[in-house]
Amino acid sequence: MERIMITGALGQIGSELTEKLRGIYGADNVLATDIRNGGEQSGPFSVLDVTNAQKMHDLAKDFGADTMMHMAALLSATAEEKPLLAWNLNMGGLVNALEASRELGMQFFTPSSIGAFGPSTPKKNTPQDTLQRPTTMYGVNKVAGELLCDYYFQKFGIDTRGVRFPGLVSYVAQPGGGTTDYAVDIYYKAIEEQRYTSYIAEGTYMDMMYMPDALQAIVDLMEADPAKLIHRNAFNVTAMSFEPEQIAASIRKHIPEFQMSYDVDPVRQAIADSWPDSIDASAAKNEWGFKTQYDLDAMTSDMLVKLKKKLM
Ligand code: AKB
Repeated sequence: MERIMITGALGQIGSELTEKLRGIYGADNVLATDIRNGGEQSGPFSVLDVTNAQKMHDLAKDFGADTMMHMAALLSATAEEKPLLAWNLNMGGLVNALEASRELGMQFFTPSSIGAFGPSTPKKNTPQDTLQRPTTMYGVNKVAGELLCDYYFQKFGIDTRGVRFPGLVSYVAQPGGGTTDYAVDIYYKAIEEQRYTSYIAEGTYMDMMYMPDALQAIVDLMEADPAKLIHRNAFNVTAMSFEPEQIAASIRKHIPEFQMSYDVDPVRQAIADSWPDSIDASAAKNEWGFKTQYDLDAMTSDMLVKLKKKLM
């Protein structure tokens, strides 16, 4: 990785990934792109709608990119509201990014998700290789995307790599339209109002990871020795699995008066119910040394400190 182009660079992952990569590889060597205008940026930025294949190709070529990080996508809840848009954007953007990578010989990263699993997938300690029959448009996109990335590796020799991210928690950019977003919202409300109404029901377990661990995982996977990679495109990665009461209890260690109530959103609850309770990340650990630093309490401490500063 020497010249990196990122799509969806103003999104939840993209905004922090851009800064991390600029810190490692040099600000001028990371081209951030997004469908929105970036405002003030720490390095090169271009507006890009990922469904515009020609512009994507031209930007990558003009920049001399050797790596494509394709982050632009609609998340699970929005994709359920707008399934056709999700198909066009998530699949159209992905195939354009893969094509640009094939034409220009770029290394390639895109995230899959725990959304690639479905109700018939084993729910606990979900294996790396298992049944994947998701019942959401987002899940259909993610499974198709995993297969498409494998296809580009097998058929064209493109160095495609990827992980199945769980819910990602961060204090920088807020996610939008995801099912796991409650685990971010709760920290904002804990600081602002000392109470939170969860749209996810008590007892619903989902995997999560703190953003610094997620970003490090991307760098580690992209820098990993290709000879050691058996799975390449859809490594299960996770740092923790919790249900809403557990994150509330973790927050109460810092804000004892914090109160939790529930007003369950049937759409997002149905999505969460179709996903695993916890996934097994041993393939990622064995093949490229995946590791995390933050468990729930460490994440809560850091989130509360950083968010308080941000909201002041
Ligand atoms: C979502 O909730 O849609 C995402 C994901 C787990 O892929 N955060």
